[in-house]
Amino acid sequence: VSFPIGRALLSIQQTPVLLQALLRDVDQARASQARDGEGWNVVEVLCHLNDYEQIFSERIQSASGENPPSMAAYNPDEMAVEKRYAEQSLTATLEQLLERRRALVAFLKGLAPEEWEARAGIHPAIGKLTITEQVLIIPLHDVNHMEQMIRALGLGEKF
Ligand code: NI
Repeated sequence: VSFPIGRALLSIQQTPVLLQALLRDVDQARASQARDGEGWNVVEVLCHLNDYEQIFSERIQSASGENPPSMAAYNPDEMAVEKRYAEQSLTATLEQLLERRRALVAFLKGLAPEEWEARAGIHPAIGKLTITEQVLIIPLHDVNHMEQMIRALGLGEKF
């Protein structure tokens, strides 16, 4: 059984719509102060999504059928400190993230359907992941962090 490619592509194109709506009335000051408990503030969460957009895209583009490459492991909390997430611009980060998502969608649309199942990489914690599986992880990760932003902004309670 293989997951319908069209449905996976649709899902990763929905995040930009949701993110833009979520952040429409949020300025830098509010985003810097809004955090859920001890977690990241909204600027830091967005920087994390932006960096992982790059990581996910690189992993997908390097996926291979012959010899699936090992993916590098990352530490999100260390990245947040090293890359000074708290000092970044909310709007510039959002723009870059949306541009990266557009580029990823364009890359995926250029693949032959059989490549989605034939090409894979080796995730450090999960093991072998096809392109289909790597793409499906993205909206799960997006939703996780959008829910975190919603709680940080006081717009929703834990379900
Ligand atoms: Ni994450």
